[in-house]
Formats: sequence, structure tokens, C-alpha cells
Amino acid sequence: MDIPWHDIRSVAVLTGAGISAESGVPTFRGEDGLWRTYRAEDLATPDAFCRDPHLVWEWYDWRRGLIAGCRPNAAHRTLAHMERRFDDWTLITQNVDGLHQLAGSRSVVELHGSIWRMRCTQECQTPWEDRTVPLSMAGGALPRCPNCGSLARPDVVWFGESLPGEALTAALAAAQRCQVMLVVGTSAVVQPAASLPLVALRRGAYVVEINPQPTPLSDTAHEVIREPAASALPRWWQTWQRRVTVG
Ligand code: BV8
Repeated sequence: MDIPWHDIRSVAVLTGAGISAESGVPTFRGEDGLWRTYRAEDLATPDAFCRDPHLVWEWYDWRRGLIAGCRPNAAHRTLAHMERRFDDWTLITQNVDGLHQLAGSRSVVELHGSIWRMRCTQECQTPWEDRTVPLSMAGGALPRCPNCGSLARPDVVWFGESLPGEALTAALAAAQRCQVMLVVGTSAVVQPAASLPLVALRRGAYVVEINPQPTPLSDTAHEVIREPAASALPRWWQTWQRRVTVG
């Protein structure tokens, strides 16, 4: 890396389901992955919700119940600590579990929304937080918009849906200006998130991948740490701090 470590001011981080794996949140494409039990196109798409909103809500209700019992791990906490050390810090997540915020990260760019928010299918009002677990869907009573009574849906981005414009713009700007990008726990296949590290690479950023498995990014990242994030990320941060103090 041609920038002295102590001159690093701008850092971007892209996280995926893998950073929450050691907190007990199943990943999507791993051995115990969510998609193994279900097929994405059966559940995480507008057509699936239109076809069978009860099935989709049952899946999200099950995931909400699971995630409600999960706590941030050392990787989430390390990123929350690092946020306070850089003038220009952008944490971009594909995750919808809210564990970064629970760990103390104050500014999180949620590319794919949040499983803890709902939104009106008629878009009559802004999305609202709802942490009720389990949802009372007895007798098929699906969640409704408190304002207009229309069916409510999870405030997440489904396949085939565009990402929130503000979040994508912020993420792209961070990828274009960062000097270092950490890519933690993502299979780097879902677009457009998977293109962010490539943008950073093209702009000359130093890209570090933390993932026990190889991904399409592995061959182009400057540094690949083939280990789980909860141990690898705190250690990587300690090494960075030593580099900076040594100067
Ligand atoms: C879009 C929210 C424009 C919901 C998610 C055909 C038609 C339509 C679209 C497409 C198409 N072909 C391609 C596309 C684009 C599509 C796409 O990318 N598809 C892929 C599958 C090819 N993308 C979209 O549709 C996006 N929108 O493009 O809009 C558009 C509009 C119309 C038409 C065309 C284009 C929307 C994508 C967002 C989908 N929503 N989630 C929900 O959560 O229910 S995606 C879902 O996957 C999650 O958000 C998840 O985060 C994300 C990415 O997966 P990962 O986070 O990487 O998780 P994964 O399990 O895959 O990997 C985990 C990794 O962790 C592994 O590598 C593992 O080794 C590692 N790991 C495991 N343990 C650890 C670890 N790492 C570190 N430590 C550990 N301990």
C-alpha cells in the first residue's frame, strides 16, 4: 500500500451476512444458509409476496424471531470502535439484521433495508419500526399499515427491486473516495453491492477481504484474510493501530 498508514483518513466498509454468522444469524448461501431451506425467488421477491404474502411474512417472522435473540459479535463491535477513529468513515451493509446499530455503529448505510422496519404496500407513509416478535398473524391477520389499513410489507429490498437511491448514492460516493475498503463476510455475488469493492479498487483504494471462503473478489483484493470475522477483524485493527503508532 503506497499511502502511509498514519495518513489514512477515508475508510469504507462493506459487510454481508457473514459478519453476523458468529452471532447466530444464518447466512444466505453458506452450508446452513437460509437459501438452502428456501429459494430466494420463492420468498425475497415482489412476485412471491403478491402470490403468497402469508408465506413471505411467515419467513420474515421466523427470521425476526431468530435475529431478536442474536447479539453483535466482536467484528460488529470493532467496526463501531473504528468509526470513532476516522474523519471519513462509511459503513455499508447488505444485512437487514440491525446488529451494526446494536453494536454502537452510529452511521450505517443499509443497502437492503431493515427486517425491523415495515412499510405500507401503498406507500402512504414513511416506513415505521416494528420489533414485535412474533407477529400476531393468528387467523391469517397479516400486518397492516396503521395509517391506511393496506397490507404492510418488510422494509427490505427484494430481488428485482431497486435499492434505496440515497443509500446507493452514499455507498457509491464512499467507494469512490475511500483510501481503504474492508469487505467483510460477503459472497460478493449480489449486485449492485458486489460492484462497490471494484469501484474502490479502480480508484486506487487498498481493499481487504475478510472471509473464510474464496469469493469473486479474492483474486483482486490487496489483502485476503481467510478467517472468520469475529477473530480476524479485531486482530487486523490491532495490527493497523500498531502500524500507525510505529509510523
Ligand atoms: C437490483 C434483502 C436493479 C432481503 C437481499 C435478474 C432479474 C432481476 C435482478 C437481477 C437479475 N440478475 C441479477 C440481478 C440483480 C440481483 C442480483 O444480484 N442477483 C444475484 C443473486 C445474481 N440484484 C437485485 O435484484 C438487486 N436489485 O439489481 O435492482 C434491477 C431492478 C430490476 C431488474 C434488474 C435490476 C436487489 C438485491 C437485494 C436483494 N435482497 N436481501 C432479505 O434479506 O430478505 S440480498 C441478500 O443477499 C442479503 O441482503 C445478503 O446480505 C445479500 C448478499 O449475500 P451475502 O451478504 O454476501 O451473504 P451470503 O450468504 O451470500 O454470503 C455470506 C458470506 O459470508 C460467504 O462468503 C461466507 O463464506 C462468509 N462467511 C460465513 N461465515 C463467516 C463469513 N465471513 C466472515 N466471518 C464469518 N464467520
